[in-house]
Amino acid sequence: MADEILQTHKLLDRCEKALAERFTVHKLHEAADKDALIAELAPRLRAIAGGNVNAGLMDKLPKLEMIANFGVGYDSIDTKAAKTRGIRVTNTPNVLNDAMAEITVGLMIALARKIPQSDRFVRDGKWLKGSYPLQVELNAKTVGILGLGRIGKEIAVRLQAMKMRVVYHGRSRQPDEPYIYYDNLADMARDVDWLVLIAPGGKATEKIVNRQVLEALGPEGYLVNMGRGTLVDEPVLVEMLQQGKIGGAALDVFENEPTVPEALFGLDNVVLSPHQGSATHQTRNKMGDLVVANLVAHFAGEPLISAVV
Ligand code: 8YV
Repeated sequence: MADEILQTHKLLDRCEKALAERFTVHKLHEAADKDALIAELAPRLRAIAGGNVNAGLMDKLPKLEMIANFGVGYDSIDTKAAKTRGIRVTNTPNVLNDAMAEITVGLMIALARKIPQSDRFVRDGKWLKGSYPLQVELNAKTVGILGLGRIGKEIAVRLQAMKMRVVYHGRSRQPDEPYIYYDNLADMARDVDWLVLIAPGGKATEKIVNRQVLEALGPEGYLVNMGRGTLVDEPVLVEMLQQGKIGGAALDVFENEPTVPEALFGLDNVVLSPHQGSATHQTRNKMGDLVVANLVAHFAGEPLISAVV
């Protein structure tokens, strides 16, 4: 009899197929009566595939041993609660670094050169009536990275190739890194032209980019959010973008996604992206493989490949 797992949300077809080949999969998101499914599985369920796991769900599954999250960010899992209950949590690090870094540079150039708007300009036949307005460049500018982790470092390397000066802020200085460290985010925001957010979500970083930081970034500054919508005080950002108090923003993540503040739709100084940092076949397949590999390792009694708890 195959080991049983609970899947909490839709995963890639390929990942679901691989799970189904190895496990008996119960899909919580498709269950008509979720409570009944949980109650039925409670006496024996040892593992979850997917996120969105709070302490309440853990308490209903007393035999739960591990949660294999699809994604490097695991803010949808209460890791503190998992730790106190002896539940292991895995994520999908590294395999998405390149995809994330590539799209970050892409969105920055899209914002600097207004690529989406210029595409519309051509399609709307406006080029026939005059040239597109001049825009700005990335080179010779300073970029501050909030969160110089695995992805942040890949972004830094690529932005150096764009001839940008890279500085960073995070919980601690990383002496082996060649970039200037700021121990205060607002100070960094004041000194940079671009502020790129790639820090983890969760309580510790909630609204870390507040009014003070945005004011420090200022009307010539550009904000790029590739991390989590929760990092930014979104209503304040929207207000400041509307008033021209921030130069522009490229946003891949939002506070209540997929709902995006409608006020942003009409703004010319904004590029919007539907949380697609890791959304390539190449990367999502690797993320799915890692979810499966962690579950297989757990049930085989082998060391987990990428545990965070
Ligand atoms: C999502 C992400 O996991 O890895 C992360 O933390 O934010 C993304 O890769 C992806 O959208 C899957 O839902």
